[in-house]
Amino acid sequence: MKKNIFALTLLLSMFFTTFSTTLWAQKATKEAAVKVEGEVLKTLSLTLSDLAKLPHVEAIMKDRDGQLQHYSGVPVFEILKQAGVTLGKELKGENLTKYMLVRSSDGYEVVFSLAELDPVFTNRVIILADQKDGKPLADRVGPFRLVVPDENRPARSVLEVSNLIIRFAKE
Ligand SMILES: Nc1nc2c(c(=O)[nH]1)N[C@H]1C(S)=C(S)[C@@H](COP(=O)(O)O)O[C@H]1N2
Ligand SMILES: [Mo]
Repeated sequence: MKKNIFALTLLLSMFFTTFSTTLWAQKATKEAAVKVEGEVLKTLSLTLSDLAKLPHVEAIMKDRDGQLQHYSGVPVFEILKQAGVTLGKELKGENLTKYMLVRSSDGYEVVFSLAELDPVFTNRVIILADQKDGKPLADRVGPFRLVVPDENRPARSVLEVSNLIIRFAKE
């Protein structure tokens, strides 16, 4: 009887070790991506290699210590265009009540109206950064960070971006 219990315990622990190692390996290999969703024609899931294929520009922001920081990334406008968001000629009437909710993997969230992202309305270019000084972003900053130039507080420059969600504010 004791032998049977021993064998059973051994078997169960072997099973759980294998099971949890498999889960861990799956988690480790799952590639980070930013999801673009909501009021879009096409939902996107962009990995670092997807972003690397898109045209990059530089954006400069002041960090919380007031130091200028240079990042490189893709204009959010270009990403939203790929997802079929109502921009350019379509950004009028009730579409002007749409906004982009930016969500981070730590739960932090901020919003931008679509007009803040569209070159028809503004010359300020907000980017989804994937590089700083030619290198991928550090842990707890990236792999994806929003960089919002010309703002006195860097509170909307979201770290560890996970989702760009387009919504209607109109009731
Ligand atoms: N995901 C996430 N992004 C965030 C925050 C946060 O708590 N979580 N804090 C914001 C605030 S309040 C500031 S001041 C800046 C700090 O950015 P910095 O470390 O580059 O100065 O990050 C912003 N982005
Ligand atoms: Mo802050």
